[in-house]
Amino acid sequence: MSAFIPFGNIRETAVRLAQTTPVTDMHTHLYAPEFGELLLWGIDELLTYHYLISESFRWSTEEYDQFWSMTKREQADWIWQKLFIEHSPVSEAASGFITVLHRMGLDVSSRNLDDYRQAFESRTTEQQVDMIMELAKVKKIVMTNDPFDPVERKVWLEGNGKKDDRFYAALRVDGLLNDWPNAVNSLVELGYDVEAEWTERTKQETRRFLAEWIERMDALYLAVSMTGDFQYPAEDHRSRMIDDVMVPVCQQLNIPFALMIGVRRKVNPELRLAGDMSMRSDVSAVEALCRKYPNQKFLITMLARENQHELTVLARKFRNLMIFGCWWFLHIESMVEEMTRFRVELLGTSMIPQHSDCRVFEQLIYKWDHSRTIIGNVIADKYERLHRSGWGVTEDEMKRDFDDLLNRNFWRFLGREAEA
Ligand code: FIX
Ligand code: ZN
Repeated sequence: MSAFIPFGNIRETAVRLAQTTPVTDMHTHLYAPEFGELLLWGIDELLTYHYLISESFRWSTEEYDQFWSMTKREQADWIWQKLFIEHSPVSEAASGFITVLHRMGLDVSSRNLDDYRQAFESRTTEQQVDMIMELAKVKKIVMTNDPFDPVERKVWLEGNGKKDDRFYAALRVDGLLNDWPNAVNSLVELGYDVEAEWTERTKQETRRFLAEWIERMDALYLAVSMTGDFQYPAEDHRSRMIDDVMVPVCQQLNIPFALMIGVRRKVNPELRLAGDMSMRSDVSAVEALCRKYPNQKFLITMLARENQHELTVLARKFRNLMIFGCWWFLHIESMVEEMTRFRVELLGTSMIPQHSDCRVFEQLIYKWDHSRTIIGNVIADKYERLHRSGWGVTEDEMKRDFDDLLNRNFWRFLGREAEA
């Protein structure tokens, strides 16, 4: 057995390992380069991230439409002015932008946006993807994939979706669960014999659609974002779709079902994608699913801070429940600290503490940098406590723990540990 880490080196070693362990990022909105325009990267995309759009409007009295009528570059200039020049970028998303520039080696003190633009423009998409994954130490990225999107569908049908083995698919089923009338039209267009009414034929054909697309994409899991009013079981379309279609297909193909619960869409529609809010949800819906389907695995994250402790306790009761990430408005340092701490205290290392939810490639740097430091420090507190009780920890044990947290737990839950 290798030697125990001396007390005085525990924190430094834990934080270093947390910062350097290669990550599997199990939920993002990023794409492999083969997906062309769907893969967002660069300064203007970073600055027009929807988190920053809503923050900028706090400082503006202009009409929303005026902003939306600008070009992307003009929008980026406007946000830069509001959040970085007229005020200090201290919010998580704004300081994250600075972390990105700094870690890419740019002189952030110059505050010269055009210099930063030029630095990005000299690289190809492929070069940028390689460089950022190396800098962020992210080795595997799970995308969010929607066969109803014609741009994306084309890439899969041409066989180009699986070319880059660093990228994996997750099949998004929001339309089927949350917008059935439009989903019926899309399914019919794709050649499936479905109708709005919940007939045997419709169920069968919807299952066929899912199974075919899971196989085409080698999708790791099915995924959906649910509004906070999600109830299960209920006499509604969602429960029928879950019972008759989603769970049977997941079981047949042995993949988990991921539910991200607690969004309240478009509370301010003028902000478009930036106008969504969070809401408290009912954890008993997750409880009912886990109890009814003990052989079905569920990956669950919730958006309201108020739901986090209860959800974590529930994970103690159901081994088919894997909680993951600090989602969206919870992906801020104070919440990551709070959530990671009580998750570790209730579950040890048997959870997935973070996912990035990145929409723009370079965000991988800040979303992971900020969280890794917190995760490292929380675990260091626990190692120090163990050391004081006489339970030393070796560097190999620490490496195992951080690999579990940042990479392996996900693959193990999927039953694909060989890919960790
Ligand atoms: O539904 C989701 O996957 C959410 O993460 C997004 O829709 C959301 O807009 C987002 O970017 C959160 O980080
Ligand atoms: Zn997301």
